[in-house]
Amino acid sequence: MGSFADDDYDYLYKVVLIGDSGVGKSNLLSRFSKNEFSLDSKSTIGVEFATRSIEVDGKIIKGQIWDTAGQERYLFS
Ligand SMILES: Nc1nc2c(ncn2[C@@H]2O[C@H](COP(=O)(O)OP(=O)(O)OP(=O)(O)O)[C@@H](O)[C@H]2O)c(=O)[nH]1
Ligand SMILES: [Mg+2]
Repeated sequence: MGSFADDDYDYLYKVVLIGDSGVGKSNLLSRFSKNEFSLDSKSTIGVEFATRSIEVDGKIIKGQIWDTAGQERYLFS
């Protein structure tokens, strides 16, 4: 499993993370995309996204992952 340039992929998967506020969506994504975790991250406002590409069976798969706000008042602001 490795990382690749953003525009170099065979398949593109778009994934949306949804769930209650505080369950850890943003940290799951930052761990997956940057290998980072924060104990005191702020609640997501609106929608953010991050990408990571991995190789599976010789094909490069790019994940484009959208991270939504769990607090509904922040989702459409
Ligand atoms: N101990 C522990 N804490 C976690 C874990 N995942 C997230 N947290 C903590 O839980 C809190 C909320 O995490 P977030 O990733 O911001 O949660 P979220 O689902 O994105 O929340 P919203 O953006 O409000 O929807 C943060 O203080 C994180 O540090 C985990 O696996 N273990
Ligand atoms: Mg969040």
